[in-house]
Amino acid sequence: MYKINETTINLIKGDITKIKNDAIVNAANNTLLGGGGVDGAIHKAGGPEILEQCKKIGGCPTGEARITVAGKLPSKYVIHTVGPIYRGGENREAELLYNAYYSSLKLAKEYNLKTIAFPSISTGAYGYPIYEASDIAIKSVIEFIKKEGHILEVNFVLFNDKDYKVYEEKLNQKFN
Ligand code: AR6
Repeated sequence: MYKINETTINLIKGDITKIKNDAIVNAANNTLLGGGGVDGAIHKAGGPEILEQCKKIGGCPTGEARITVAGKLPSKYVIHTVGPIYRGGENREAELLYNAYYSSLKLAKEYNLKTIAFPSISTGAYGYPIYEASDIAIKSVIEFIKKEGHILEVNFVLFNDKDYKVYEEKLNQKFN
């Protein structure tokens, strides 16, 4: 557990669909119509209500975020964001990934949500190297907390040991 002012940042290993927070974040694509990875898992576990709302929203640009109900999931809302596809790092990937985290947190604040869980956006099918991506994720979250406050708990939910260890190392560097 890491603390900034009133906010705690936690690392959790496991499946984000099992988390009970005000919102969990989905690593979606521009259509918001579902896919594989964490997106597939969220729609599968949450049921059709999420997709119905996504269809009405009609898509989401990279780096932005949209909100829906969470259907059968234990959390209240799903915040769908779209990370960049990694194409070597010279195509604004870092900025877009930063924005994906930041805009998700902004939306959470708008809805007065206090607890939020993030998967590791863009580091699966979208190919963003975990070492670089975790730095950006942590930076974006810390800057949001310092500037905007409001959120009480940010949970990074990592699906595998390797990603968890990378996040742990980075957070320990920042906080110790
Ligand atoms: N809980 C937490 N993390 C998970 C889960 C889960 N249930 N399942 C997978 N992960 P990815 P992206 C991890 O590919 O790279 C989709 O098809 C996974 O191990 O889900 O942003 C979308 O529709 C990895 O570390 O998302 C898009 O088309 C991380 O989540 C595209 O993939 C992200 O991997 C988005 O690609």
